[in-house]
Amino acid sequence: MWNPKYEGMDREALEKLQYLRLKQTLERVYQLVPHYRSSFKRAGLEPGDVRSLEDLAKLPFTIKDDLRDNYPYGLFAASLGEVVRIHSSSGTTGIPTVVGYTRADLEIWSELMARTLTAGGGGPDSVVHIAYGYGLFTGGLGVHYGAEKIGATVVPISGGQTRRQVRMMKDLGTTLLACTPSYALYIAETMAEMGLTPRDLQLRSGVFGAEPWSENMRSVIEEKLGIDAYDIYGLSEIIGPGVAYECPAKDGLHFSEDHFIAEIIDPATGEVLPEGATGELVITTITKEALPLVRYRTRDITSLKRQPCPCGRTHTRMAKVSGRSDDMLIIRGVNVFPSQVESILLEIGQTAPHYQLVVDRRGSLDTLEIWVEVSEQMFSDKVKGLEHLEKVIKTEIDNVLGVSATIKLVEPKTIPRSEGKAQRVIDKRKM
Ligand code: DLL
Repeated sequence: MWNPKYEGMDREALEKLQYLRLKQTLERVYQLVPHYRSSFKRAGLEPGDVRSLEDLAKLPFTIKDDLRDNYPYGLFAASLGEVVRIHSSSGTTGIPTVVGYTRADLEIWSELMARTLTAGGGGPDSVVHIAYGYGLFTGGLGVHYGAEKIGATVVPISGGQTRRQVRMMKDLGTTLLACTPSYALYIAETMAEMGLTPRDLQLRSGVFGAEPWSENMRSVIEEKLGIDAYDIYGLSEIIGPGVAYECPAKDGLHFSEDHFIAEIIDPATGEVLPEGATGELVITTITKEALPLVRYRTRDITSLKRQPCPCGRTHTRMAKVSGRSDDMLIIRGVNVFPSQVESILLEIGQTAPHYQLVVDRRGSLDTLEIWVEVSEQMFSDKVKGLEHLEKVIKTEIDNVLGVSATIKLVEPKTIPRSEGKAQRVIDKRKM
């Protein structure tokens, strides 16, 4: 552990700390952020009305639109004189959202990333290759400061020029890779093309996140790169990566509870769900200075469990995020997450881990096409083999997801590779 005092804190003490920090945060936003003062007033509440952690549930949610409506600095609780860094989420639709950090916020972020990297096999002797994008995206710089904090040797390569990435990893003896899981696969593929096997490199582990990826994808990445692959989670609005991270038990992501409070709600009703239930993750920051957020609706679907972990960390574990409530496809009334399709494809095997879902509407009927690559050899084999595989996949999708799909097996390298977050869905209904 990087920080046993906090990562292994006794739960009672941890909850006391959370409550104290929550109170301070509520006072801070009530005093300094007009949006919160009025939203609390509308709910008939003052910070003093929160007398326990459970009372948090009385407070109104914050949503992405609140950030957009207050663009760029309206929700900041610190002056620009105190703010030392800005990041921004890409925002494919509408206005991007801007997030800010004071010096103390950056300290905490680095601390959380030091914990994340330590849990993911990093240490002072590691050579950490950071292929998350640098810039306004929080991935590159977030991992960067954490890696420096643990005293690792940092290679800030950012995304792109994949062959050069592989060469550098080989030459510099990289031990830990940080990038999106889809880019890790692309790197693995490029490595193979260059005639290299994991034995030619020193890689031992990787910290992958910023997009959903299945357990089956983990196995593929671990095998192709010869590493331990850890899931790391975060979002720019809250801080960036460092919100939750896997330990060697790989059984849920420890949620950084001394800095954030997690709740799971029913996305339809907003009601708080009991431990273990699957729903939308809602996060309250309790130490952030520049951009504290109260009950922020992440749209990410997951569940929480408090049971002790064999690793000794006491922080609540969050299940792998299966998708976003707004990425969930509704196809003829059936809810489908791309990660479920990924899981099925990889379970069946015989296809490459590169796929895309194309959703369209014919008349009033939704259609789902699943494009998936097969190996060169499979493609040049008999048509019968391909037809059989298509049938197997179709049947399995039908059985498991309850939705019928057209399967298109395509040649290797047909589906665009990503250096950041992969585009898994093309929804033509929205175009
Ligand atoms: O993706 C921060 C990050 C960078 C996390 C590097 C991990 C590693 P945003 O661009 O604001 O921030 O996107 C946040 O990405 O709400 C989730 O929907 C998704 N996401 C992030 N990590 C995971 C993960 C960064 N491990 C949004 N599994 C979040 C599934 C993830 N989804």
